Amino acid sequence: MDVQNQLQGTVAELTLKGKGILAADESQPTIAKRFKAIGLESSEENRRIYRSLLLTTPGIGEFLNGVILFEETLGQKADDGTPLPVVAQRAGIVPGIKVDKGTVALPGAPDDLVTQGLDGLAGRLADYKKKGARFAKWREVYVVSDHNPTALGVEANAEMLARYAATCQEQGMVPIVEPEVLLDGTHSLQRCAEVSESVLHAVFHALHRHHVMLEYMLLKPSMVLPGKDHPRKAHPEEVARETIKVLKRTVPAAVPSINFLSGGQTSAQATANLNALNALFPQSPWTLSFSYARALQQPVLEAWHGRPENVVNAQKSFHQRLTLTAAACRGAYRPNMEPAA
Ligand code: 5MM
Repeated sequence: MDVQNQLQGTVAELTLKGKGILAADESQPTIAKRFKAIGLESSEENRRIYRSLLLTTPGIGEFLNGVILFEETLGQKADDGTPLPVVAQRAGIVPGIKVDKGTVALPGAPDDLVTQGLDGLAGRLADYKKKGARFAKWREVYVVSDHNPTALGVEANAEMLARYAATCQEQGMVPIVEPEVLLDGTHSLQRCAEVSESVLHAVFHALHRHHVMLEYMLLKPSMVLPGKDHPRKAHPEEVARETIKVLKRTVPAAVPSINFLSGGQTSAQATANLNALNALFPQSPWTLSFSYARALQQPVLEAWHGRPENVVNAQKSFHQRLTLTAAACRGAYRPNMEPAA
């Protein structure tokens, strides 16, 4: 199969309506932080057990088109010896892989960050593909302050995303392009909108410069939200309207799907905001879906606590969270569907 057909087939599977993508690609420091919160050591075996728990949850193919894995998980097996990417495939879920190598300070742009990992990327992609991955993900991170991101930061990060995406497409891997405007800070919703607009403008200019085929990529942005420490919280309808306004100004209709990250919102907030997006904008040019990590996994970790006797309940809680999040893809979620606290 030629590269274009591969990309086309994968995009078709990743964009089935009413479903989304699970991000289970936490790097070692991040998963260690998540496990520490439930008093669990981040050993290779505990990570294998946890990611097996997620992927072997009965019925999740009804809600998930894809799963983003961390490199280590590509080589791990479920208890019955089945490689975890195969477990995903058998459930009808396309396995993907996070390929960035994390952030460093960007020289010349105080307090801005830039993501590493382009060196040897084509070779790594070919290897990941042999192990079953059919799409990839790379995240750039934008700190918001009165001075950040700087113009240099916006340009440098866009360039990285575009080079990564072009390399993926050349290898027949669908790129998920993730520019994350961080929720941390006291900034207003309007400031987030302004930053998000300039970030997305730069990203799509760079994608165009690098000849990335927009039809064969997915965008994974943050929603437009006030900073976590801003005194005023935003209603889901306001979040949806501001988010769509920014996306309409910046994202070409050729992009098939926008799969939001949750970015530190609670599970209920991330679900209500996605629901408002779909309820208010059912005719949007893109599928509006999810690629959540924390908003899907937080209740699972709390139910599991690293104990074998809790696996069944943890899987039930994962299934329930996916049911609600997938309902939000159809605008059919209501807050009273949330389980009692
Ligand atoms: C922003 O992070 C991505 C989405 O997760 P949330 O829905 O929790 O915001 C996620 O895919 C992220 O890339 C992973 O959690 C890994 O992050 P690190 O920093 O470990 O690469």
